[in-house]
Amino acid sequence: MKNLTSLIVAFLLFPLMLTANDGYKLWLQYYPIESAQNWQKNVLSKVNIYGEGETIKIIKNELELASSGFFNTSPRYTDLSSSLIIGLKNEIPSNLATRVADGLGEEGYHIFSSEGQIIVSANSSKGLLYGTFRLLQQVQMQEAIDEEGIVEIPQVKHRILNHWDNLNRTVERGYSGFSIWNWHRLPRHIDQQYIDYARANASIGINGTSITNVNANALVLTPYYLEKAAALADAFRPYGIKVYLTARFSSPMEIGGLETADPVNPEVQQWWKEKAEEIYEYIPDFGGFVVKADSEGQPGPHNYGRTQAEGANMLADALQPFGGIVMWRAFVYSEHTPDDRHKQAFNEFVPLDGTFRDNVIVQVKNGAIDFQPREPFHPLFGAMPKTPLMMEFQITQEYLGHDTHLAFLAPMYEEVLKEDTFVNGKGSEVAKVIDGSLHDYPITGMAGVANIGTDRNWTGHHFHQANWYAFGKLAWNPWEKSEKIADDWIKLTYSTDPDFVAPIKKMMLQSHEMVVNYMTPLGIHHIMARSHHYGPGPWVTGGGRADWTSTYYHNASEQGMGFDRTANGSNALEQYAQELQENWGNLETVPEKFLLWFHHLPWDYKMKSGNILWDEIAFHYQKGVEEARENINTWNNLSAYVDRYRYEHVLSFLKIQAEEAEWWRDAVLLYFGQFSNLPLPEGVEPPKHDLEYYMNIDHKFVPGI
Ligand code: GCV
Repeated sequence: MKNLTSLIVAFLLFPLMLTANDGYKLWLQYYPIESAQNWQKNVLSKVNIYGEGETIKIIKNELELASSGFFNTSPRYTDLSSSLIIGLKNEIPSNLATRVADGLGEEGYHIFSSEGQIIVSANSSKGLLYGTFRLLQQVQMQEAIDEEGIVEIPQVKHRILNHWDNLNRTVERGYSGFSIWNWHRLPRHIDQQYIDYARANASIGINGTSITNVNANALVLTPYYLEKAAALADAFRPYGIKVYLTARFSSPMEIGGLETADPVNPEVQQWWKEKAEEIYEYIPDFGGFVVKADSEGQPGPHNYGRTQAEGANMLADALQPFGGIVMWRAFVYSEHTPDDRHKQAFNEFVPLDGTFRDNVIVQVKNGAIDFQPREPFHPLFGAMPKTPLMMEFQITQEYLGHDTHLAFLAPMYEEVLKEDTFVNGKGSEVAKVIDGSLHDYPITGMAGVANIGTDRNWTGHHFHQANWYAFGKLAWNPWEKSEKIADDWIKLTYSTDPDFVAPIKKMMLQSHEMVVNYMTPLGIHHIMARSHHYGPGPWVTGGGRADWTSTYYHNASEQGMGFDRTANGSNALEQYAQELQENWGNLETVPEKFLLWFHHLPWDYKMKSGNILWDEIAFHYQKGVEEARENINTWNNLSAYVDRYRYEHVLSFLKIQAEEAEWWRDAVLLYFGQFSNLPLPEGVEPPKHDLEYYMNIDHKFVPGI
């Protein structure tokens, strides 16, 4: 009887199960290809793989998965008349090898077609893995490979996710559940999710992961945790992914029993050398350390009157014999300096240019404040020609509505990468600093603060998988276009149908600007609620330090608002090239998106549109709300293309976003309206509640802190 009931339940649920897609498979859906062309059907039918080893096994596994997903078949492995050849350049037949592009390096690949065969070749099995993923993406997207084919060589060497994951499994600024690292079960249990994580990263070219929070716990450097980290490193290795750890500067005292962590103290130096040696015994290909020092309460060289370079170089010396690197963060600002926070990292690091060891790379956030919805690029990118600098982007949405607000971040990343620093004259874009071409940096890198957690779909919002994907693509090639990234991601994750792709792409590409509109338009910044940063908080003031408040940044009064960073104010502008000082310092030429970032202006300041500043601000907030509502319609109209689970999930998040966009608009306009003393312009909806209501909203236990 019990069996019969289960059978009936299973029968009733079957149609639902068929349409269930929890998003776990990310952009590696390998969904069926209807009306496939001949080349697609053929390519996975007869495969010849040259080589063996763990990575080759992964390649085979990937081909099987894809083939079964696309066509419900399995590839046949044969060396006769194969349709697909995968092999190292020096192992495949010489007539094919001569066609393989030169200069692929350790990670590049070449995919081309020759007399009905497709060839994937590289100099290493890692290159072959990247090439295989790319080929399978081409098949899913229905984009054929021609004779010339695809040559891909990463433009950036270290492409790294930074997890701000704590050892207790909470994630700082994480909104998608808990940390996926189950330290308690490690090293004996290797969860399938670790493998799937590595696989997803490899499929977009990410080759490193820093698995612990930059607000570091020294315990991770003890044998108890090193053994666990080593188990993760073993799982990731065949996917070409190295493990990095965050090093707490005071570790020699906290876990080493020393009385100091002074970087010039020989005992301290020796302690780090021995620690490095020990780590490499556990993890022979350990990548190195990520370090947050002298920032937000983290210990660092300042505690001993030493410079950032002295701190970084000590760690670099310890790692150097083993080939490890130090990613030393430039997010250094003092709670004691009453200077514009925008200027502090520059003032600290520029005098040290050229004094760092060869295996140090300084990791710089995209902007000088802190991952705001929009920031001008960090002035350090135009000022350190003798020190390798790497980019740090935030993928997790600390200041962008957390997990429920759709914001496709590739356009934001692209905007920063395309900005001209003018450091070597016109054409000195940030991307050229990052890919090393501008200053001939010996090491290059890009880090992305991960948005991954234990949520079944990894990232909370299904569309935020696209931000992980976009980070990988831009780390591989900082010149990649957002539009292409969005286009590919949609096709790989949902459908290639143009009637679906076009509106979704439009929605994604506009989404970042939409969030800027309803949160911080026209250069307004840092007006989120205190500490957890969830929701509006333009009234945040007082407390321990001014530069953690909103009033410090918006300076609103009856006279107007904005942060004057010209020579009349903090003069942070001075840290940019002359061309930018002139452009951004001048009200005629400053892009309006940066207006209140650099200028303090009266409420009746005339904008290019002819509106006064107050009205223009209000229109931006209103526009953001309307765009958020419109996204619900767009999604509703496309329900036929999406499986039920993902459809409903996204829909409910879009509704939250539209509601919260209203919350933002109403709270912020009510607050600034007290100063402007002007009515809302026609077309802007009146707020639903009064200011007090919004100021009293107090969310408890917001995730991420
Ligand atoms: C990990 C901001 C965040 C902090 C974060 C810090 C950093 O201040 O709010 O949570 O700390 O940046 O990047 O170090």
